[in-house]
Amino acid sequence: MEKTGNFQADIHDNGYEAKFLEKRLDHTSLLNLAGRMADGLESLDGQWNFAADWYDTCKRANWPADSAQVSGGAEESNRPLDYDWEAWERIPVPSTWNLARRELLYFEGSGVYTRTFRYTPRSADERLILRFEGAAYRTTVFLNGVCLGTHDGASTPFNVDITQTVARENRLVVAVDARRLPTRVPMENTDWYNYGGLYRNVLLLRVPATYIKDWFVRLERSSACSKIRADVWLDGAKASAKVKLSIPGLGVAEEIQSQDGVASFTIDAEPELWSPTRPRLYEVEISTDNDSVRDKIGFREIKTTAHDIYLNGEKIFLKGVSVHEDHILMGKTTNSATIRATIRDLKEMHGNYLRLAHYPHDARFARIADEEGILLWEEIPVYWAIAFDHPETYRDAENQLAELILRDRNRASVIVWSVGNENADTDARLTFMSELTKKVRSLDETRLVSAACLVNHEKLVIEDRLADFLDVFGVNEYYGWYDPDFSKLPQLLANSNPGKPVVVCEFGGGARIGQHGSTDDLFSLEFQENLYKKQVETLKRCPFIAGTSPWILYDFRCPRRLNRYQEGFNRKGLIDSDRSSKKPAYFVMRDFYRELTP
Ligand code: GCB
Repeated sequence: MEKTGNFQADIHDNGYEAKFLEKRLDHTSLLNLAGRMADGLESLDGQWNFAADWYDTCKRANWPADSAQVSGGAEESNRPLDYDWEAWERIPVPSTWNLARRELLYFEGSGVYTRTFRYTPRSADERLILRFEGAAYRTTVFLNGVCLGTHDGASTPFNVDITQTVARENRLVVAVDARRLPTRVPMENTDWYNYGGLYRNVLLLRVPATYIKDWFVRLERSSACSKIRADVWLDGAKASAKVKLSIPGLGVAEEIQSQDGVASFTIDAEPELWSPTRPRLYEVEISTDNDSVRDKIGFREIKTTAHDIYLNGEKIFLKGVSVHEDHILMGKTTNSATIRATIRDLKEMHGNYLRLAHYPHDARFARIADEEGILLWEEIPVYWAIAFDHPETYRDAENQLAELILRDRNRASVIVWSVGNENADTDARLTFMSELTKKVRSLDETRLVSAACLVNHEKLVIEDRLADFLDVFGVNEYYGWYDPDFSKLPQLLANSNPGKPVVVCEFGGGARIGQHGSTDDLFSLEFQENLYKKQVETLKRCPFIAGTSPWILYDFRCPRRLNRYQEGFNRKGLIDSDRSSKKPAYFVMRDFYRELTP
């Protein structure tokens, strides 16, 4: 971390990044934020100083380690510094730099953010945690010149305890590197836009010396919905403490002693079960002598048999659609109103389920889905041909998976964890992704594990060696679009005997709003509508299909899509990127799902 004092040696060191990777910010330090939304939380959102650091010089030359940096940069120094925190332009956090600054639309390098903040402790032994809800992709955090660690992954939260480093006046510098690289998750080739920056909320959180770090409250799996299991994890010196759990709506109030920082409750209770028709949530309060958190938790059971999915013992068809987080004005930044509008568009289609593709969406999504009674598939960006034989890539993927599950496993709406999308069935991929399924099961035994798989196009059969590790067989198929011969779809279904429920995670085709033509004209609304009619007619007759989430709810930005109809957008949406103009295919899905609604 020490600078050599020799300016040239510092900037010529190509291994400059290694020292910033010594401390990883990962799921092992992740605390559960869902129950801490009011007191003790301070937002660091707002205008930060920002520079697009094309050559990564902030890290190469370790700017934050300069003694003058806390006070503001160039004007405080007798040496010529190449940065000037307070003179840099201001940019909103959260936002993607691509959409915040027109000239950064295609910028994929390192962006350096900085701001100051003042801290006055409220009690002598309080701890201060700095939390990022999402930053794309590699984030290195510096406080008062000290590197606090680095996080990888564009869509999951992370936090760092800054108690030992924080002062009364503070300078925070955050370098966010959005490069696409072959060993990242995802790798450099995807079918969506690579937004960069601090695009989700940044927070400060005060917690006591021993605090409630996490909890997992759910129905005991083998209990026929008559027992609640709650695990509570404490962090801090006095990691053995009395932990109280109360669920007033169920008359539950129990106290036990934690051991080695964990308190595990098993409680007889028969909660009213959460479902899309009645999304019942219970207030849950967890407390120790000096800390308490509240959460709203729904209880439900999701299971499968040979071909079907059962919610609370009743067979359910997942009437869904896939959706990206991408928003024409905000990119990957979102807000509650946008999430609620997305759910409204689903409900107007008589749907009950969303596939949140292809990476973890904002944490508010699952909380709102809990309230609204929507079922969710959540996924990590193990997408296409990532570096399956690279140990560092596995570490990154597994960490993103763990961060997602720890963030959302108290959300009743989430019924499926997906470990990836459209990955060719190689040995290296089988090892990599089967390990991920094991990781899921070690963190959460109450949900279904899936992946969106490719079908065997040569043999025309649904098969994938990974299926042995999955509860639900996710399948993407584009018959009538990438493969123009639609007649292969009924053949594929007739040839297949998957032995488990199949969810068709994707089908579809592109159509541009306003583009009319015949049912044979690619990219016309009529073509897309007709394709949807054929898909629906075929899929609904297949006994092992337990759900559909066509591709996709809204058109989204995509630099790979460059023909005259696409112009930088994937146009397979049922609704235009304006999120309001519905295409005729939307109504085909609405009619299909309405028919299925009891
Ligand atoms: C797929 C991918 C999805 C693409 C889509 C398409 O199979 O899973 O990410 O965007 O096809 O439009 O080609």
